[in-house]
Amino acid sequence: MTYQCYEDIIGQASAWKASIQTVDEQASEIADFFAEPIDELVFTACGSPYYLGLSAARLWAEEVGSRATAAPASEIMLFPEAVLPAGGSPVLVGISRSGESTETVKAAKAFAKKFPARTVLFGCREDSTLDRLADLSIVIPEAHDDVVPQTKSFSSMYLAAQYAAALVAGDDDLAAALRELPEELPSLLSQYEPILKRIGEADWETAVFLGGGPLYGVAAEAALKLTEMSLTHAVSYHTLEVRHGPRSVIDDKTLVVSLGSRRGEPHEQHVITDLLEGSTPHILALTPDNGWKLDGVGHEIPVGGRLPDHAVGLQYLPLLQLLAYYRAMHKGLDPDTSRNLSHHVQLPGVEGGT
Ligand code: F1P
Repeated sequence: MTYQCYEDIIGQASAWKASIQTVDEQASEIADFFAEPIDELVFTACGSPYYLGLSAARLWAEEVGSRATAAPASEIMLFPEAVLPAGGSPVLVGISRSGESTETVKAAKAFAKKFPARTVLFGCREDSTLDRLADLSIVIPEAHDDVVPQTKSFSSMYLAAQYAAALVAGDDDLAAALRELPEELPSLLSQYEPILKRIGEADWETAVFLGGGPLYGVAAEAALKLTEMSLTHAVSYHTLEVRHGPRSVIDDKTLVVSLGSRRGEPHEQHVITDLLEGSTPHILALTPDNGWKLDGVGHEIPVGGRLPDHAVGLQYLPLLQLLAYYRAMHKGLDPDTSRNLSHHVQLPGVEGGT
């Protein structure tokens, strides 16, 4: 038996094509919206898409040159004065598969009251509350996944956010690299699926995901995906942070997954060799381009291509989703429904909730 989330993961290239097509179709609307002066971008969402916002904020700051931050929507909902800009010309970027999560709806309403006509949505459902609230909506219905864990929806919204940033910034190299990704994905998945299955079935109990810069948000999402799908305790850290405390609990029952970046390579490699010296047996090193040729690492997966660090995060994502899936299979769990979770959260009794 396979689960819906497996089909979503393996078949997500078609949703990626829809992402590229949706942004291309709205290119002039996007260009007009971002032609206005913007002094800060605030990304906001709940759970998985919040982590997407962490990565997307790094990209937009680099590409567009504006200050860019990410905050959980509940922080804006509960503490707007502490999170929202006091003034200026900010833009709020909401990210929501359903377009109905109460905290994100409330955050968008709080922002729009202060800064009208400056709200963007990346989503997967048309005519949702957030779709109606947003002044610029980039919605990819083909990317919507019906199960609890976000897989193709997450990666497709992330691809759309990256591609929109590349078009706004006129970064033709990044835009071209992103347009190639859907074609390249199926072979990447088929080449490395057996390794990810083997790692998912190995003798570890908890997991630590390490990523820097734009890859930290992807590392945080990978930890949450493993938790949601396989009920496994998993955490994420900025890669070099691991020496500043977390290393104390990494042992022979810990899977360490390093999301390597091109810019961080020498330092990130050193973290891995340090862990090896501390006899950490379960290490998966995801590496850009043709890899780092790491000796002694349990598994290294070079994703190939000469992509910018941001786009490398999209190459890593489906592999990390497969790892979570195979861990759930190994533990005999249903990854589609997880436990005590729902497709999205609507807070009872909260205006804009249920
Ligand atoms: C967000 C959410 C996530 C959770 C899971 C299901 O909903 O509830 O918080 O981690 O991925 O989706 P949405 O606002 O994206 O619809």
